[in-house]
Amino acid sequence: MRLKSFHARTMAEAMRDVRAALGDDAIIVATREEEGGGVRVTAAVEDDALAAVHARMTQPVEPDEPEIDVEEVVADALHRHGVPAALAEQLIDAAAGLDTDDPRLALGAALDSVYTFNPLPDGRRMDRPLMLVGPPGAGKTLLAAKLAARAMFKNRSVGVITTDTVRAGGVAQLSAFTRLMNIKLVTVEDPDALAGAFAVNNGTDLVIVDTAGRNPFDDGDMDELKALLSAGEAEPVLVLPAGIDALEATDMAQSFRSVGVRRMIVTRVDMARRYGSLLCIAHRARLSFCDISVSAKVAEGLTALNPVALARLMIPAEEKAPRETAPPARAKKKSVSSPSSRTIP
Ligand SMILES: Nc1nc2c(ncn2[C@@H]2O[C@H](COP(=O)(O)OP(=O)(O)OP(=O)(O)O)[C@@H](O)[C@H]2O)c(=O)[nH]1
Ligand SMILES: [Mg+2]
Repeated sequence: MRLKSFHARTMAEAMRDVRAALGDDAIIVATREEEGGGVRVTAAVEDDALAAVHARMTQPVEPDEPEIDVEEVVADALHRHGVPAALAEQLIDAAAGLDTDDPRLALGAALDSVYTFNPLPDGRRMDRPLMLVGPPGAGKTLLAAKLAARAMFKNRSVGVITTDTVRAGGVAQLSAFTRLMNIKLVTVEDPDALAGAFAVNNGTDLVIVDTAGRNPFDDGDMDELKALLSAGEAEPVLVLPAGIDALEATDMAQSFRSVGVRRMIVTRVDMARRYGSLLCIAHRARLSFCDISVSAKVAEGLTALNPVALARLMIPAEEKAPRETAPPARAKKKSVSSPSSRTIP
């Protein structure tokens, strides 16, 4: 048993102090009016009860974890990146059905359910030559050099062919890179010569074909590209920069799809902050994501894209919580029990 005295201005205050220090089990043993004013209360408590009060008082305070509304963070990110509303809705549905409190994982899984990711074999032999096609200035020539450099670093044999003989400096730009890497650059002007170059490179681990920039809305340009593709087994891969208008880029991608493109490499990802156009292009033109380029340097910044990597680009680590400026997310759903099964039509 412990005894303790408390002095306070009023009886109510003294009783409050008693309870705070000794707990509800304290017994009031004596009360007395003090001469100088106020009251003195003497209270007693069993040792066990005191220990319990002490334990409660010294218990560390658990900080309240801020609750993350995954659906809201994903909706906010999609809005910021300018993803068209119907597509955003589809992705939010897919993200909302997942049992995770990490918005990037939720978005990654949603992207995985809607898109296909088909990266280039890094360091492995490719069955078909790779023909880099796209609008002018998309980054095809730099990409050809990057792919060659990456394969060289992995001790793979590389063949580089350019068909960009029309534009002044088209060949010179690529030969500046290939010379540094000690790779012979083959220049061809027509589909027959291209077929011959493929035959010469038969057995090479990676054969890359750089092409001139084509206007996807010009029939003549696209016919030339089709003719080049008739030369052999090359796979045309679309090269498009990030950060261009979603609808324009989608029209371009659809035009390139009509000549056989099925996947796209996105360049200049380091120079863009909004990736909604990429989601729009891949969805509407039914293209797989492939690799991305995040640097203007030849020897670095070419990397395979996967759903979580894309989600991380769209929701950087420091933005996992919804921001003050979040737009009104669409009406919140009461409960979602299963992931969306929708895929690209
Ligand atoms: N920062 C950055 N710059 C890039 C990237 N990819 C390409 N570039 C730059 O974009 C510009 C155009 O690149 P090119 O490789 O010449 O483009 P292209 O598609 O071959 O152009 P054309 O042959 O004229 O059709 C160059 O200044 C490149 O350095 C990238 O991933 N990041
Ligand atoms: Mg070029």
